Amino acid sequence: MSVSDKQTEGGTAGETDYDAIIVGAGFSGLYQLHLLRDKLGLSVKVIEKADDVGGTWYWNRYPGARCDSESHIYCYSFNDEILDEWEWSERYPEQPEVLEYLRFATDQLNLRSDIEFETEVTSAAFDENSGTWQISTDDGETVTSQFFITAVGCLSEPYIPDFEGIEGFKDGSYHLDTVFEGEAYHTGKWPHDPVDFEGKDVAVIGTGATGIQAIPEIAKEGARTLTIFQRTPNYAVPARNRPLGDEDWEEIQANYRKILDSAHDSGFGMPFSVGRETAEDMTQEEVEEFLEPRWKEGGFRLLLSFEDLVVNSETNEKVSQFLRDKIRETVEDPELAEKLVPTDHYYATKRPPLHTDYYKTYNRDNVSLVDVDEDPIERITSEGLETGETSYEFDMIILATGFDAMTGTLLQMDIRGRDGLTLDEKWADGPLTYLGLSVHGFPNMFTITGPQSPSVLSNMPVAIEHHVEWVSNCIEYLVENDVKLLEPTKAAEDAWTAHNKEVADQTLYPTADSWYMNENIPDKPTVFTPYIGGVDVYHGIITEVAEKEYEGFELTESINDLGRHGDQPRLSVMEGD
Ligand code: NA7
Repeated sequence: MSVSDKQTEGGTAGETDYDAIIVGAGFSGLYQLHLLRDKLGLSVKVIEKADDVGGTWYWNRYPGARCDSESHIYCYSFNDEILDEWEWSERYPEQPEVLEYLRFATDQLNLRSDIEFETEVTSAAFDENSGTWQISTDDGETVTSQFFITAVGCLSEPYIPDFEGIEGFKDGSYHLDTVFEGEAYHTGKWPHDPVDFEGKDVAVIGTGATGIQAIPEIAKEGARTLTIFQRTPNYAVPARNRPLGDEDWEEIQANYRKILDSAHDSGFGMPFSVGRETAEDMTQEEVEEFLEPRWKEGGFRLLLSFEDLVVNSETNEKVSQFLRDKIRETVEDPELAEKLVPTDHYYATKRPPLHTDYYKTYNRDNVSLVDVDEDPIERITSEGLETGETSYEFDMIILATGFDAMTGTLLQMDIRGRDGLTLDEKWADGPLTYLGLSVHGFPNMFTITGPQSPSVLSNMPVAIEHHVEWVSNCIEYLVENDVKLLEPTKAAEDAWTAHNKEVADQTLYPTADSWYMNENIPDKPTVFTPYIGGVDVYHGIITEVAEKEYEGFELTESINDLGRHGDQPRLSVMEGD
């Protein structure tokens, strides 16, 4: 079976193979397929690189991989049966459970037959004559489609630093292609077979959210020694994970709709109230007293302690100080503790990780830390790795070095709009979008959780549902009104990009070298990439745009406007919807 074998019954794509092509079968691609196929009756195909659904939860299988959003809100809210039938087993779901959940939702909605697995999009080009997209895949096929929807996630292109002796991944393998004679992996593309740490000398490079989850597990799983290479320390807050029992579920189920509604109507997609406006008027002792219960409760509640946490350096410094002291209290060796205390950035201006026993892990005899800030890693060798000053020998090297975030996967796909302009060229100085959903010069293309939308600054399923529903409603409108093409104006795009910058500049985020700022990838333009105005505010904006009949977009209705002849492919919305 290949992507050009049309499987969907229904839909009315005339001259195109499909009404819509969606790239990616994670949370967003699955829901988008469901809405376009089952609500609108369109002919839709999802193209997915992996051999199963799951997106980020398919690839990130490293030890300790767990969602940092609480499980009962890390879910679809649109389907009562899925909500009623699924019970999460822990406060934060582990990777296998999220993957199982997405498989369950896929089967409930009968989505599998319209997903083309093990197929990668190699290019997507807009053809101006026909006003359609031509999408090519690595099996040599090209299909045409009216709409092109990217649902590729924000953190899906693993980042491999430019060390000598490493060439990326071995073809078709989970192993890194290196001169190293031991095993070498990246957490973002972890092997499906169990990795055995028993008795081995293991190196982990990177102490972001991923490293912080993986390190305690690897130390416990029998590694003889575990050496952590840290460039910048992070502020990690205890997750305080625990099993969820019947009582928890009864309570959740009794209020589920209300909880989810409030998540959807909040700044970060989480139903927790903000503790206090500011810490400006409090002494450090008062701040500590105020934060202690939130610390004990664990998770992102600490992030929501003060309304002005990410805009007011005085508030933030007090919270940061509280967190630094917690690290010093936990790590027994004071010199080591100081290496783990962040002083280069404000709390939450880099993605704030949650942890389980991360700092305690440094009290184990088999664990050591190498600070590579002053003496960077230069190369991978046959026996291990080398910094400028020292050589190390290992049996296994693990890169927890993150992702080419937000735009990496989109730019890999060779997307071309009008006049053959590539997205890469268009975004040479940073992303330019209208609403983080669409791009001038790329008609009928939608980017689910794209750059300049809240995405990674929210509980992802909430941001995803807002986008997917917006796109579905938009396409329904286009179909009903016989609109051929939708494209944001240059003016709308410029205004949205300027608004993004203006809002980000009011915060402390631009002061940190984070992947939010593209700073983790050399040569990427420094620009704050997600939208920080808040999920609720953002949702209000995109809803209003739709209510104003897609204000800021140019709608092309006539075939003559396209300069093409012949019959138009015409979509029709399912009767009764
Ligand atoms: P992150 O947060 O980008 O963390 C990557 C880590 O790797 C971070 O500690 C980096 O140090 C480190 N790094 C990157 N390059 C190097 C080199 N050359 N030498 C040493 N250390 C390096 O990625 P994660 O996978 O942890 O998390 C990504 C998101 O996935 C997470 O936020 C969740 O949303 C899910 P740095 O801090 O840049 O100095």
